Amino acid sequence: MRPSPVTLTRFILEKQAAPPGAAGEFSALMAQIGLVGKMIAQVLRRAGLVNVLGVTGEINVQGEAVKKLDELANETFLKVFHHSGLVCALASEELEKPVHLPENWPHGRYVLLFDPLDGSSNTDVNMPLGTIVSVLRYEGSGLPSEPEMIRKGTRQVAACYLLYGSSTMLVFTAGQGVQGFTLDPGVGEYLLSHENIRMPRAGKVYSANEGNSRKWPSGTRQFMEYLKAPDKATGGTYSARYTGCLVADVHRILLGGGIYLYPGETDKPEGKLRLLYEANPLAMVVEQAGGQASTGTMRVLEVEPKTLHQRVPLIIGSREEVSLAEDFIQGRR
Ligand code: AFP
Repeated sequence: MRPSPVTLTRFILEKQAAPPGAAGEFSALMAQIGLVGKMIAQVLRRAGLVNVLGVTGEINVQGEAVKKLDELANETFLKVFHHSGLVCALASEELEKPVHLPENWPHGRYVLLFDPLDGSSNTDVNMPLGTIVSVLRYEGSGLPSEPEMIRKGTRQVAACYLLYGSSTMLVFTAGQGVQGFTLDPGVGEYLLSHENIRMPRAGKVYSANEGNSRKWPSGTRQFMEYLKAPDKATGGTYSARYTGCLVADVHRILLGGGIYLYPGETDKPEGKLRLLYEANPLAMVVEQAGGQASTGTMRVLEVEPKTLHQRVPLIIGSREEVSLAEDFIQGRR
């Protein structure tokens, strides 16, 4: 008889795939993140039919036009977690300030920092989208202040992303490896599909917006040219893959190896991606799978953050390619 399918909750409980010291609330937290993913996926599946495409007319804290789906995804997070009793504070790419729960509301020890819908340029053209979540645990009394939510990536107790692609996947780590689950829409459960994901040491894919290459520092440009030069030994070169959705591009590299870059630019050395709720959670996942995540000059997870929406250059993927990129960027090649 075929083994019974392993659901997300069953996996966490059976494998104790939770942060040290977590009681049952971590599996409940992941189940709620999964619920957010199901609710967002359900809308995305029919987005072209239910008037959720296009922009709201608002500009977010990033100075970007807010898409209707950005707002909907953000509201879904708040609705699901406000009364969950699992979190004490929430911070979103879409909100300038964190959301603190009222003192008299039920709350837990977890702090979530998230990009509710990653890849907004894809919303109206049916291309991949994602959700990225960083999980901290607040050990203080009462509710955390904003500075207490702005922590180095090494302080994360878990990280996860949802990928809304040809199927909806939830990939997470709690510090004991990386697990991938695929949503079975028929039963409404995330079922284990990629156990203990390991990233290849090297790959044959690079992912970057080369439309920006004229703005890259010379070391970055030289690295990209090196990747494209025919390999003397095998004659092979890398293939370019870039979807405009960080989650989709990193997921491809997590499974098949290679490198994603959103590097610093000469007039924007901090790059575009946000440290706390994009780079840090993906860096934790990738490192747990045996990969590497760098700013070009240091480990992403060691960056000491100063502000909630701080940006950081991100070079993430297989160890061989990321180390090579660091050599070029730091002038060792
Ligand atoms: P949004 O979530 O604001 O659309 O940004 C998407 C993103 O942060 C990341 O998902 C993409 O890899 C990157 O930006 C795309 O940026 P460019 O459009 O500048 O290439």
